[in-house]
Amino acid sequence: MSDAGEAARKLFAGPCDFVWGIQRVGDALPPAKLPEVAFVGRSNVGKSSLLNALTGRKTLARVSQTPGATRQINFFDLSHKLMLADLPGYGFAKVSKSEAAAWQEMIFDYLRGRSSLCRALLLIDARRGPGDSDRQVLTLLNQAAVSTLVVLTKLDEVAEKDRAAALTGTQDEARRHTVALEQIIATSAKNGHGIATLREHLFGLTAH
Ligand SMILES: Nc1nc2c(ncn2[C@@H]2O[C@H](COP(=O)(O)OP(=O)(O)OP(=O)(O)O)[C@@H](O)[C@H]2O)c(=O)[nH]1
Ligand SMILES: [Mg+2]
Repeated sequence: MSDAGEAARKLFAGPCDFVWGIQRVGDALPPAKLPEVAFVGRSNVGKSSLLNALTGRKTLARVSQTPGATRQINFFDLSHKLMLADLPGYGFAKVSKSEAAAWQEMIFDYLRGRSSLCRALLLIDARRGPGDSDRQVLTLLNQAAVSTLVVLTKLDEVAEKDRAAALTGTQDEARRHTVALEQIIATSAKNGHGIATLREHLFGLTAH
């Protein structure tokens, strides 16, 4: 493993503590003292699972088979080097319209206004590819100038022969948005694919 790879592994093996969560616009955010990374994506895409896989902890962030598991923005302090923000998902049909609107307002307000936010990870299910709601969020991230890394999730669910197509399809969409980085990382929280690569990417955002 490269030096950076080893340092990244160590960072994510270190302490990671839940700071607090916010439920609505206006709730106090943790101090904006650390570089911050937001996990953004449709409900059930695997945001909380990815956070757990990165930190090698099974139950740090709550995972559920039912969409809507994460109902607040939860902040995790990774060894005072990086703040990880696990967002509630969008596109979840089973909540009331007013509740969905309130969540969206909170997410958008956060993405637009958070000064320490240095990277959004936009998670896309490798089986589905980007949808309308993802395009909407990419447009918002573009407006807010939040540098965005597109991350494919659940790669283990895609047959080997279909993986290249899943990657290029998503890459084509990402290229339409200035804020999206050229690189895309395909991951599986289940078998660990791409996790070390993503750790190294995130390590690159910390002051070291
Ligand atoms: N096969 C497979 N399943 C996964 C993977 N990542 C997550 N899942 C499953 O997908 C479901 C949703 O995972 P979560 O991590 O709760 O998704 P989320 O994006 O945080 O969902 P919300 O909090 O509702 O927005 C769970 O049943 C997970 O076990 C993966 O890499 N592979
Ligand atoms: Mg979640």
